Amino acid sequence: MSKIIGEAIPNIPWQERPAGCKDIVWRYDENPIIKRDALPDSNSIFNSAVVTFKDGFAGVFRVDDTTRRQTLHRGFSRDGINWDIDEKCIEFVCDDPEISNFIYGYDPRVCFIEDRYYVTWCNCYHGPTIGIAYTFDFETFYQLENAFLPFNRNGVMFPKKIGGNYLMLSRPSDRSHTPFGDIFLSQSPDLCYWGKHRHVMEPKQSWEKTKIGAGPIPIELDEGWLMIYHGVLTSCNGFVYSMGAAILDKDEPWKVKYRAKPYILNPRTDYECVGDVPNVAFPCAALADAETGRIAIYYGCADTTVGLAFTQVDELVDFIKRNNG
Ligand code: BMA
Repeated sequence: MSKIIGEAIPNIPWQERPAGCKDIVWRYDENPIIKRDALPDSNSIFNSAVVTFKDGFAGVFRVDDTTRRQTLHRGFSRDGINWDIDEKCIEFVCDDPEISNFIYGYDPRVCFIEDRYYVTWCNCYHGPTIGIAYTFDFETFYQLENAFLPFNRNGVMFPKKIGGNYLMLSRPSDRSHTPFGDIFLSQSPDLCYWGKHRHVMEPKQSWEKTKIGAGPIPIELDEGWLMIYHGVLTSCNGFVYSMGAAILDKDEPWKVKYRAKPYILNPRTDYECVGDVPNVAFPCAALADAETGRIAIYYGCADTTVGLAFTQVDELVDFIKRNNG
């Protein structure tokens, strides 16, 4: 039996696997949970991050508006399914104009470490790199230095320090729709200077052959870190984004212990296959209930909406081990 190390979330959004469904990850039957026009000026709301907050949930949402500017908005929910997203985008507090000039931001992740919530996102600074901010209350967000030089994407922090350092996964990339990419891990004593860069993994299977990138904040298990990630296949009609899963070493999480060969979810419903960018399932967050082993994954659907999918930690870990390679 695999054990999640973390909080109990008795109100985690949840649906049992439908009768007859054999999938390791199954979808919420009322997907998408956030529609593209949930805000007056939104073109699309997708690749977004949620966490537990007070007696409900909070999140940071990727909103592309009807000018197609990419912005970040906070939101709150009682049940993790129905969201109240702020119409105004987040304005980060930052006293260094070199950093605070917000041009675009997308694909946020939110990670609670010790006493505050850290937001990381793909932030424009002469090209995409990883922005970092923190908040205690989802009211005021304090922006820190960007983690890396451009070009980088998919910056995902670990929920605890290891060896005295903050840890972040990322995917060095290029200026545009990068046709390559491995996952790396970097470490920092102070969230300003990042180093001790380690290679974590490269694309392996056909479904992820073009590039891979970390998804939700890694989930701590008794035997390691459960990392859900996206992998990209280049088909004759363009990129196809699916979800994969691996287990990283607990103390040296740049070492991969197990990695599932098959994807755990790939785009095949209408809302994943039809939208602004067809064939995209892009996970950015997961809630994990230490009590029951339930995991709820939030993912962007076709760069247009937010979907929810479920799995059970025992079954997923067993699937990864059975299909290791
Ligand atoms: C990536 C990012 C993601 C997006 C994906 C598919 O490069 O821009 O935000 O979901 O492409 O378009």
